[in-house]
Amino acid sequence: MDDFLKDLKNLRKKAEDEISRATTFSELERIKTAYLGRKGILTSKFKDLVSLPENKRPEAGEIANEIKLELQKIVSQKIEKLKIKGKKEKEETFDYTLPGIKIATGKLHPLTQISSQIVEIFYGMGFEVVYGPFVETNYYNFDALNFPLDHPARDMMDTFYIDEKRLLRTHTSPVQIRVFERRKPPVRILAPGRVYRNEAINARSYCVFYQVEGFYVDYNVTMADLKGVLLAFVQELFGKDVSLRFRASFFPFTEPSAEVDISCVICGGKGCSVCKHRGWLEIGGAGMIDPEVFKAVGYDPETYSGYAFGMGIDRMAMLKYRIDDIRLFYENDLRFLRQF
Ligand code: FA5
Repeated sequence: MDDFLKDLKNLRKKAEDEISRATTFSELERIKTAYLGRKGILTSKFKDLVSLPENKRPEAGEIANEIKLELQKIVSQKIEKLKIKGKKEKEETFDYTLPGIKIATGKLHPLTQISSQIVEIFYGMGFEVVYGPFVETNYYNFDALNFPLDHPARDMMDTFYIDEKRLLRTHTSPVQIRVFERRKPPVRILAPGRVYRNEAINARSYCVFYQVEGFYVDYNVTMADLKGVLLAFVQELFGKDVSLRFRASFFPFTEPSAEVDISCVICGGKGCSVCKHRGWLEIGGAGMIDPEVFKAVGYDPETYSGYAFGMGIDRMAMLKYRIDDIRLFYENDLRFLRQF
């Protein structure tokens, strides 16, 4: 019995010394396993209890257990000590002159950025923003906008049909009808969003693109109001030197109608490859809302007048950011997107 207890005490002393000398977690773990593990020295001492006389076993077992608990406590205390030491060392060795780690941040897509700018500008001029559905019906996309059935005007926009009635909207103009149906004048709305056309893809045209529709209906709204608002807009977006012109055109839902051109933002109107030496660039269509549209939605054309415009957001983004191929906006090449 005495030898057994002596052995235990020696073991405790030895383990304690080794633990106190340990300088790393792995060293400590090794010592812990060597003494307290399943095949450890202390664990094997418990097995030796059977060799003691039966009446001595409980006392010896109790002492062995106490030593085991004490060693476990010493190991836990050492773990805490090593943790504090590690933290201190880290702080002491940290080089504050090192350059910081660059945090990767997400960015808004260039088309989202320019859309927000456009919305912001028109918002400042009293326009309210409304969004329409991408899946439209023939009625909203064509009929109510005075596109006669079987009229070549419907071919102006190559359409993705879903079934006989439903289609992917080819322009943002159907939002006019949706708003007019629900509200009485005055209405001053901006409707940006995605549109779809089944047309040949090239550097300037894509099958999906963004338009921004604007319209204002009230008493005595004139073409001069339209031109004034658009001039203020383009000068805010592209700079004060930009001029605006209307070219006579045709849209079934406006009369008179115009193509909206701005002086070339690349060459300042002198002529370059972007404007094909014309000095002007087309950004959209516009006009005074046709009385037929007012009749379709129950507005009295004798009482009210209104203007509408629809501009290509991608084309404006190409000019603003000097992009020569519209497809870049849709390919999601990070090398391109990271530049914005
Ligand atoms: C329209 O879509 C009319 N809804 C605009 C309008 C609204 C006229 C209100 C009168 C009153 P248009 O098809 O011309 O018109 O398209 C308008 C603009 O969208 C174009 O000037 C161009 O900037 C842009 N656009 C047209 N097709 C594409 C395309 N495939 N890819 C990129 N942009 C396009």
